[in-house]
Amino acid sequence: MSLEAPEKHVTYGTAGFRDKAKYLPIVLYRVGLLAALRSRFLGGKTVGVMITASHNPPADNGAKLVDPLGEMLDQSWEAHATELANSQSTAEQNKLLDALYSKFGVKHDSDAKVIYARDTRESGPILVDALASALKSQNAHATNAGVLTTPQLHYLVRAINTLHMPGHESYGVPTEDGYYKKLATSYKKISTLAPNMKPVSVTVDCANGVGALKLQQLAPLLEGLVEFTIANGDVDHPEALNENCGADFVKTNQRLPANVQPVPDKLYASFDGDADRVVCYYTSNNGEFHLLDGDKIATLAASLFCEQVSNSGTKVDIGVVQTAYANGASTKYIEYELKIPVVFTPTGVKHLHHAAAKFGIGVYFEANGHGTVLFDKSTVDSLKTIDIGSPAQKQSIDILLALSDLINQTVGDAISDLLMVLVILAIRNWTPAQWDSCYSELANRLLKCNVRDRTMFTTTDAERRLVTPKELQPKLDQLMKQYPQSRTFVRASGTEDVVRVYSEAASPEAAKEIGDVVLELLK
Ligand code: 16G
Ligand code: ZN
Repeated sequence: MSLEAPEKHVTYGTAGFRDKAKYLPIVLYRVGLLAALRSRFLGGKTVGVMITASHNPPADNGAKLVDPLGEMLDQSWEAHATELANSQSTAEQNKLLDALYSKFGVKHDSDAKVIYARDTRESGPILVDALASALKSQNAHATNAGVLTTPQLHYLVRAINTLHMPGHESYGVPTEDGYYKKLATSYKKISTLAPNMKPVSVTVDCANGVGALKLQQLAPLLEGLVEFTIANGDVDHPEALNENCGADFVKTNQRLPANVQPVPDKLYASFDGDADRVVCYYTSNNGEFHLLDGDKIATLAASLFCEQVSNSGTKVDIGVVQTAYANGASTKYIEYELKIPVVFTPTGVKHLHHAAAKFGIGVYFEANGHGTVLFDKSTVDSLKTIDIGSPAQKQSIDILLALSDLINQTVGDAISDLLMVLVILAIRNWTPAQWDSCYSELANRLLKCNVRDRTMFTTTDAERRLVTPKELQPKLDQLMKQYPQSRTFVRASGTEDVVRVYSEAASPEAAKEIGDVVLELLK
């Protein structure tokens, strides 16, 4: 490394390290040091490193560590990552690393295995070099998995480790091909089980990112069942990544991405830059745009699971995990129509994931399209062993088991989530508008506000209420009393130096007024 310290302070946050790529080579080097230590600490199990900045601009990049079962890095290690990355000299770096080896009682010469991948960003190869040289310096067994989506790397890590892990069923063949085959096989299986399932088609805006390459590889395996059309699949111009397209653009602007000319009532989807987020949408005959976001995906999935579990004759506790951003109408639909519990957690996938793991079948999605469904081992075991009474019961059990293979349970996965949506629509023979009509969203607005010190904004109740500044929450409560069905909250962003203001109400005018008043209160 030419530098001995990063040019600015970096923090391992909800999305790992993320910054302008030019600051990151030394950070990736230190991520490599930590990854080797993490693997040794875990008895030589394989850990992953993903190099990506997801929906952020092309000049950014980042790195995330993946734990052996495909989960995000254990939270207690985030501080070690931050401390090591910010060492001010090579000597300090080595001292810190040695201290960590002693603290965890790890031997330097024990087994370490790390697998890594990157998205399509131009800065990827340089960062891969930095990571690889650190792994080499640590005598770690390193595997370069090339260009992958984030969830593909999570899949590989879990599949590698569960190949020989007592107490854990093998997650699949630990190759990229194994990933495609697992998804395609389970989709095909469902198509043979569900009566009269029709072929479906979808146009996917791939944000000019890695999702385009990977969807092209999957598509032939699903020929005759799913017809994919790719829009924004230009990975040869790195500057086009996420530019006026992708899941984040569509969700934030509530409009179509560039280069998509919609046919009314047809289904469209957008992935983000590393294909771990997906949102869907369609236009109606009058040209109106309708977003089918993470809340709509969660409710679609939860309703199907309720139906199939009830047909299967098994008892499974199904639950949905949401954040404060979930539209109030979706929460009401889940609690009152589907009659299953909703749990709220703070923003950030790791929080939702842990809460969802407590259910027999836990559905979690952030409104922005990041989420998945988790099947508890006891659920899968009971589905496999239950005495089967009728053919209808058997059919539902088989559908549920095939869905548990179709869904990437390690992390939100745009490709796998989209296949889940498609298969549910195909089972039900629903148009996007029928899906959309399950509930009508409350009008909502999301604003951001620059404040002097965002750390002054602390929250409770899964970020839905402010604790400090003390005088603010009573004013928000007062405001909510003035508008029917309204809700508003303020929270400090974890990724930008701003606070976010969310408001929802029965009409767009009311949602706007509430947002404006809150902004005034923040001045
Ligand atoms: C991160 C989170 C995402 C969350 C967003 C909120 C992960 C992998 N990503 O990108 O889930 O929605 O932060 O950002 O957990 P904010 O704190 O700036 O609102
Ligand atoms: Zn992403």
